[in-house]
Amino acid sequence: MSIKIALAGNPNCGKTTLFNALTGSNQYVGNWPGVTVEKKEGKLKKHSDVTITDLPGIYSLSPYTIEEIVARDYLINEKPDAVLNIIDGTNLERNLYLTTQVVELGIPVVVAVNMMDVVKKNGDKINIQELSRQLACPVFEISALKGTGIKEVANAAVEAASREPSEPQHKFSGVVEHALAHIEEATLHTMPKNQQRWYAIKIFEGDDKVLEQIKIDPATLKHIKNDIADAEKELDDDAESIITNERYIYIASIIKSVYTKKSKGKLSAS
Ligand code: BGO
Repeated sequence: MSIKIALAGNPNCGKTTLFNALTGSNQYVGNWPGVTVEKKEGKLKKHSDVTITDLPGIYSLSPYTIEEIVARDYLINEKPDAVLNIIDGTNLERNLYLTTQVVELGIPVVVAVNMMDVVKKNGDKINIQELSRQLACPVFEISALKGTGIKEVANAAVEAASREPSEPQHKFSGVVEHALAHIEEATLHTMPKNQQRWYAIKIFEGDDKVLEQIKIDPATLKHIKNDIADAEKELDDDAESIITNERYIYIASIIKSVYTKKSKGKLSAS
């Protein structure tokens, strides 16, 4: 049986370093179909049945850059068996923005918190167990540069590939959830249940590419647009900004409970 694992993360989070550590010299380079973005794949060391696909470095799964489109088309259409999401532990807030979207795809996710050598050197702390609980997926601390935690996170990704994805934990505000439920019921019910949420959020955001793909009949679209307009009116913002803002509020609450910055100005005991 062959297993497909996608490696996803922000630019500069250490993704290439991790990809090289996972695959060694066992890599092949090509291009993503139709674009000049480099596509790297490789076999996981000691697992000739496991292919790791290195997705372009991205901050979000929106449709605004070639890299985002390539990455999300792969995740949605090729449906890898698991996503290994590498995040920079020294920049949790920005990196978790992608994570909150990846866990909505209906694919099992394992998170690797990278740069832990720097986090520790700085005297900061990340509560990995609590982060795992809040995201409802396995989380590992690693240093791709130093090679620590790599084997463990790779094994976890291989194991995750044979499991069901967990339910996304984040709930948007009531009026948004109401619209999302309506969208799922009216247009997405023939799709596997665990993929519906990602599509519903994209339709709520007015994502052109998803709207083109789903082709909603005009009467249903009118109802959906009314729901979205209700949410925009109640929250006094446009649909896309509502989703972005609520993600950042959610991320702030996660960081508050998992991240401890070394307190400045404290005299050491020595
Ligand atoms: C340079 N710890 C530390 N300390 N650094 C790491 C780790 C880690 O766990 N993982 C990666 N890095 P990429 P993307 C560099 O290249 O893998 C470093 O974009 C430098 N280069 O070594 O390329 C890694 O694929 C000169 O750093 O990331 C690299 O995601 C001075 O993070 C950078 C300092 O890693 C990005 C660093 C000429």
